[in-house]
Amino acid sequence: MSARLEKLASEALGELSGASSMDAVLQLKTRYLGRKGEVASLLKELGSLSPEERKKAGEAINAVKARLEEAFDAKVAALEAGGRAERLQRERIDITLPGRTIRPGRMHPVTQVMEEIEEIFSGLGFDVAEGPEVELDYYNFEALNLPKDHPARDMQDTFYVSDEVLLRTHTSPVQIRVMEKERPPLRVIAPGTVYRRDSDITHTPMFHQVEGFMVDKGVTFSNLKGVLTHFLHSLFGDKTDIRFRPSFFPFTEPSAEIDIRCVICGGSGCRVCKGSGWLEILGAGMIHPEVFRSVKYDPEEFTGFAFGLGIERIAMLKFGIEDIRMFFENDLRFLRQF
Ligand code: 2NM
Repeated sequence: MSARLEKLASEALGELSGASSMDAVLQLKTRYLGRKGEVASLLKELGSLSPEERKKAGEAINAVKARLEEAFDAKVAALEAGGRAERLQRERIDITLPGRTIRPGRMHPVTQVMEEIEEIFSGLGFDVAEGPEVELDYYNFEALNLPKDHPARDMQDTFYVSDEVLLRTHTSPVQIRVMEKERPPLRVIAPGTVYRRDSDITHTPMFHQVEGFMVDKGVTFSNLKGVLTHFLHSLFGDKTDIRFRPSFFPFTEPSAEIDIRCVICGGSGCRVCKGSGWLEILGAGMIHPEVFRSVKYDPEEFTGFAFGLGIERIAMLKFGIEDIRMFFENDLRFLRQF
């Protein structure tokens, strides 16, 4: 019996020391120490021994059993500790690595200029109005003194949706809608997106405009000059030279184009001002009596001025951008500069 016990013990301990996984250890434990294991079957044999031998053999088996239990417990503890150390090593985090920077977004340059313009006119008591980008021919042209056969319709190549529906080519239709609904005195600007069939370094088929108007009894061309001079001085600086030139729009009479001294060359002449020293910035004029008749205002009772400008053009001059298409390419290297 004692020889068999020794053999069992050394076999068990040998296999245990070769086991490298928790699964293998638990399997061995069942084989040697389990209810139907090797040690249990030795204990069962005790019944066939004499009382004296049974006591001696029993003590010997229990001693081996205790030794094995201790060895198994130690092995389980060692594997657990090893697993923990391995996991700690694997999950190690280098807290000295610098974090990833989160870059905050910023306002698109077109939005910045649009908001700056809105601020200036808010300061003069103008309200802000909006309207649909898909418009009726009536509001975009007809009500603005541009009947169907009018040659000036060719000035703005229009995207048509159908005979009577189009993408607005300017935000003037918003002004018509405001005048239809409300009576003077009115001071309103209409910022927004407009569409024209045009594409080169100074034109995109979609761009942005601010138009504005003021209507009341006794509004004069002097009021137009005062408001627009204040506006341009706020936007480009008080010292900016300004000039008014006669022009033509179907919806205003008289009409004017307003220039500022070239902000690029200071007036000596360059590529941007085409050598003239001046930059065309605004179109404006006194609202045509036919426009007032469209919205059922009596042109004998009310007068008003109106104006319009392109936002991208202003942003290009303010930021020194040469190609308008850069605004809409959404290249972050470009957009992060503003
Ligand atoms: C311009 C130039 C001149 C204009 C006219 C009107 C309205 F609806 F009141 F008649 N809104 N905007 C106008 C006048 C726009 O843009 C170059």
